[in-house]
Amino acid sequence: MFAKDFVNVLKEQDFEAFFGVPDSLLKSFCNEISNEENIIAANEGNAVAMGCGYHLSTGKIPVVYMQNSGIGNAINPILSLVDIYEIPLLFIIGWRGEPDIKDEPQHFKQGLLTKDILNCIDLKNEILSNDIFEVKNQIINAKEYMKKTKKSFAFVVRKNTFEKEFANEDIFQDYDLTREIAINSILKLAPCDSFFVSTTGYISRELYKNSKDNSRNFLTVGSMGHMSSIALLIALNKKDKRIFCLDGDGALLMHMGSIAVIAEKSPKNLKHILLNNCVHNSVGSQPTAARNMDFCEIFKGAGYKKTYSVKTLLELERVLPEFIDNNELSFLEIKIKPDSGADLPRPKNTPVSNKIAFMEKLNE
Ligand SMILES: Cc1ncc(C[n+]2csc(CCOP(=O)(O)OP(=O)(O)O)c2C)c(N)n1
Repeated sequence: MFAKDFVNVLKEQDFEAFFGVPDSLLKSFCNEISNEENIIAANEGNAVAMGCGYHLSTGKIPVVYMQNSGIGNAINPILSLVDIYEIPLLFIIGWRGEPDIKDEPQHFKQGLLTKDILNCIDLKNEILSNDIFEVKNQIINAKEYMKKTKKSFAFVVRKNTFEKEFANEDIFQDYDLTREIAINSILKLAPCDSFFVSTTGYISRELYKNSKDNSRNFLTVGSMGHMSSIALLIALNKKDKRIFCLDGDGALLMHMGSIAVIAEKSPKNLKHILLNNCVHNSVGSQPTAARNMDFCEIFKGAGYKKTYSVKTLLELERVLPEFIDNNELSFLEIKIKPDSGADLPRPKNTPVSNKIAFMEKLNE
């Protein structure tokens, strides 16, 4: 089915506002709603809450979309807000890790349990058909159910439900630096006994591709937004090692409270790097809310001792030696452009073998 037809059917049935976190399986859908009333949330709970605010102020039912990885972030406001105030939301949930469909390890368990989790929280759900005529009936029935019961309803979206269409390549950040150049510059200058913790998506895959020794890297393939908290404890417990953490703007925004905790502990050996492309590059380059943010001011305000921001290779090469060598909790924003990620390999080793190799190296 074409995402355009799906969105048209939604609009015909008065579903006109969209709140969510983008997903690769929903790429065509996300692209289609980019010209509608659509707010891309910092995290999935944030999307649920905005949907509730929309309902309170308009009386209409919003659409809340997400990858199934984000169900956990959404559960708290679903159970303690949506359900208790009887606010109906229409969920669209991308089903990564569907059993028997090839996918990455971080999606296995979430994929296996997706329907069970929804059933367990009493969120009525069904798989979205890929036939637009059937879909129309599904939406009409879901709407009737929601109106009658004041409960929410979820459509679970299988891989390839939507025809692949070209996404709006977002050119907001038209910088020279690419993720690969930035990561390679850091790898070149970081002392060879450094360790890296990297965030979900292309950033970890780029680090994996370009590193000579992947046992020094902890690739946080899931748990988007939590990477810097992992790095914090490694830095606190291994004070003699330099720990670089590679963040994305989408991931940083998702759980940004963590920077206050990091700053409070202020490990001198932690180097927090933000590869800022102002988009969720890994799932289709949908914009994040980062484009008007001054991250240096934010990190400084949180209590990071040194902050830097660069947008050219020249600036990066000038700043890196001081950033690496100073003995203070430091933040470096590197403004980069989005990149297709087409040639990025996925880790060949399992997450468990990555963990074992990393721990062994860290404890040598
Ligand atoms: C909780 C959660 N929500 C959504 C996703 C899907 N997802 C994976 S990577 C990604 C985008 C990450 O964006 P950013 O951190 O800016 O890095 P970039 O892709 O731009 O390198 C998203 C939304 C996820 N893995 N987990």
